[in-house]
Amino acid sequence: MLPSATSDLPSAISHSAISHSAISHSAISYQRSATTDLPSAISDLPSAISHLVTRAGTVAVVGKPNAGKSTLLNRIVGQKLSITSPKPQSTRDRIVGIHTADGVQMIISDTPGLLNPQYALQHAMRASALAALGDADVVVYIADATQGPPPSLEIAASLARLPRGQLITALNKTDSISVSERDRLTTGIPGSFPISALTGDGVEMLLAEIARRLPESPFLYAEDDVGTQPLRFFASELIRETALEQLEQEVPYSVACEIEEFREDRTPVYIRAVMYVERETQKHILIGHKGSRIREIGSVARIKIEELVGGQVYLDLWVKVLPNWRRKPRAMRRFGYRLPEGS
Ligand SMILES: Nc1nc2c(ncn2[C@@H]2O[C@H](COP(=O)(O)OP(=O)(O)OP(=O)(O)O)[C@@H](O)[C@H]2O)c(=O)[nH]1
Ligand SMILES: [Mg+2]
Repeated sequence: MLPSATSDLPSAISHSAISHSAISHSAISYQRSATTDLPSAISDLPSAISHLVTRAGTVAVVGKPNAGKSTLLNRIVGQKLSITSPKPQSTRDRIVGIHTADGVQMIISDTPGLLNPQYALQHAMRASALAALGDADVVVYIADATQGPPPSLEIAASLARLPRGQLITALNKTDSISVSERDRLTTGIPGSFPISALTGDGVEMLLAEIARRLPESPFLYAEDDVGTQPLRFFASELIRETALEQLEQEVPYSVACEIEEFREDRTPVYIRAVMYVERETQKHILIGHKGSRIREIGSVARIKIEELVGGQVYLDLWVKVLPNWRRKPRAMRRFGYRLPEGS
């Protein structure tokens, strides 16, 4: 559901903020959005008429781990907002992207993969996905087509009841299956959309269907806004993504990243970040021989963050141990992960 007033909405970062400097913009007001859509001259009239009725609403992208949810969000917003990885469970919390085109604004939540939680962090991840699912006007259930016919969303997510939002099923990774297999799967689920989040195939048609199902509403964000979370959050995610790329087995899953200092007023931008792991042995692996691993993670992550902030960055990266933090709600809260009420 959409917030009742624009003051409920978080502030947003815009296309220009991401690609140039690291400024965050406040959410645009109802009045300003409406005015922006009004024709300034009579010659604008034909295009303005089509946009006088705008649509806006919330979209949740949900599905099993590794289905391609984050790749789809990035594809739709045209920016790397959400981290992606061949390893499952890369997304741990809701990532919000905004897509505005042709009189339609979609406020899209990428969510953690739905699984049966085994420990506190996974409970928080599931709660975050279910919250986005429950809030959404449109739910895009994305399944990995290379795994064969997907179960229904209720079964895949062990849902007690269907979400209130309208459901669209997207069969992803169709670039990796034959055309006949794609057709077989799509026919098996009437109304489903074969897509490739990686190549973009089928994504325009999916977007048109989402747009059709969104309610009439004024825009809730400025038209060039793409995200709502602060740059320091994205910086910490990029460090975690780099750890996912470079580390094996259990270690990357035990990594949480905390930004201790983010100084945009300095050139280069100064960032001090700490990667937390759960055990001393993991700390040794993360640091590597004579610090080689942490140096490599730092230099790759720095390049990614420089792209994000559009300028040079000095990344001061540290490693610390916080024993078993993934099983401790208090420790998790420190990294911004929230357990559902009463747990
Ligand atoms: N071939 C192919 N690979 C894809 C496609 N979409 C995503 N992938 C790959 O699948 C892997 C998982 O993608 P993500 O976007 O991280 O998946 P996710 O659903 O967000 O995963 P979690 O956050 O872990 O639940 C990555 O290696 C992607 O490159 C696609 O359309 N085709
Ligand atoms: Mg993801």
